[in-house]
Amino acid sequence: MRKTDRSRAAFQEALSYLPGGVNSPVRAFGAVGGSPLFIARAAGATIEDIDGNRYVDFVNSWGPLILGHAHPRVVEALQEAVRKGTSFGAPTETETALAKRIVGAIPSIERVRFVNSGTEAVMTALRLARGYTGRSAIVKFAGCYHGHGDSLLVQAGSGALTFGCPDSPGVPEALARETIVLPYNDVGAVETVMAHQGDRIACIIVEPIAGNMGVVPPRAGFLEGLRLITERHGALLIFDEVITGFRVGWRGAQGRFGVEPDITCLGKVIGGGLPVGAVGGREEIMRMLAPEGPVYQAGTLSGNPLAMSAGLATLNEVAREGFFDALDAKGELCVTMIQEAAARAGASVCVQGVGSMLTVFFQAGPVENLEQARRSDLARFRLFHQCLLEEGIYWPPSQFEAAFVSEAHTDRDLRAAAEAMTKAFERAQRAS
Ligand code: KE4
Repeated sequence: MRKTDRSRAAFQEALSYLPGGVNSPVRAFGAVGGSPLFIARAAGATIEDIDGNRYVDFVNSWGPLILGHAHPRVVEALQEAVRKGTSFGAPTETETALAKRIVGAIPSIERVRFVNSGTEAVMTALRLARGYTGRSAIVKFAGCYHGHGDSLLVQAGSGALTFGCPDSPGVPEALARETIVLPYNDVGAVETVMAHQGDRIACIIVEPIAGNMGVVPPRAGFLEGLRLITERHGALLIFDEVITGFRVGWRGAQGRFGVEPDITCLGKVIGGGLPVGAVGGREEIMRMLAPEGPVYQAGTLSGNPLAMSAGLATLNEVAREGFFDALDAKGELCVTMIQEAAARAGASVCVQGVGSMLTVFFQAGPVENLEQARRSDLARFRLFHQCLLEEGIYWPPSQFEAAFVSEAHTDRDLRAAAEAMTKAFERAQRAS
């Protein structure tokens, strides 16, 4: 049993100052029990808690650290930038340099605006779509998470044609009613809603590969269907690529599946571990944004030199020839090793992955939407997670999240994870 006394004490102190002792709910380990680990440092694929325990990290700060922790080139870029000052509230050439990288990589993006989080990117994208179309209603999909903006904290209404209701106190009913929530991967449901309400819908927002109900790939034809339907009804298609952007390919999920949205939201990888988000699209849409156009958006630290420098250093590494072939191969090897470990333990799990993002669902699967994801055995997942921690593997503390393989993970790390998983699957089996 690993000693985690200092983390426990740190958590107790944090509870006196921070709601739930954390600054983002999933970190509190509510879904897996026990006290969250407080981290002292990390390098490459290894993370170390304040009790000195080391773990192979598959959370990777929920996606940004595609190169692994403290990559030398990212550290060098930050050190050079910070010596010149941290923020000026004035334009810098680094913002243009990162914007050029993104515009050069993703054909659907002709102009980009940097913000400080994925939530801000999505908020801005929705306001742009509403400002551009003059419409106010939006469509999202159950199980997709797009940050904590009010319009997105909405659950499905009583029927597919009815607008949503708040999924959190503090979200006004009137706003929630402007959001329709449909089942992921269900083009028919979208067709029905748009046939009845299409003239009111400003946009459809989707995670082109869902990562927030666990990893759920799009069914063949799903994204293509959304593209055709939005064009037919004059609504905009927004791809929330905060996770998948520069994660599943140089051109993100839109490049992987060959479907171009009108607006793209980015985050995570493009900041290299610093706070960042971005919203991009065609020039005729993006010029709606202040100060060029009437749709207001602003931010004190938007495009700040530190985040831009870390993001640029990261994308420069990710742009290397063969980077994604190697990373995808590592992700696919990880999926295979997990499936083999489950088979050895006689565990019934469904491992779903795209490239270097993956989820182990505790059910036979397949998982194509939230209703199916919710059939997973959360008690077995909890035991699985606890056992992995004891074995030195830091896995996302929720069944409904994506795990990430980084460039820094070695075959040795993956083998260690597979061996730990065999024990963790056996432990979870004994409980069932
Ligand atoms: P942030 O505001 O957390 O930077 O981004 C919101 C967001 C938007 N879109 C997608 C597809 C996202 O996955 C996210 C945030 N992801 C979660 C984990 N899946 C962040 C972790 C957390 O909330 O602590």
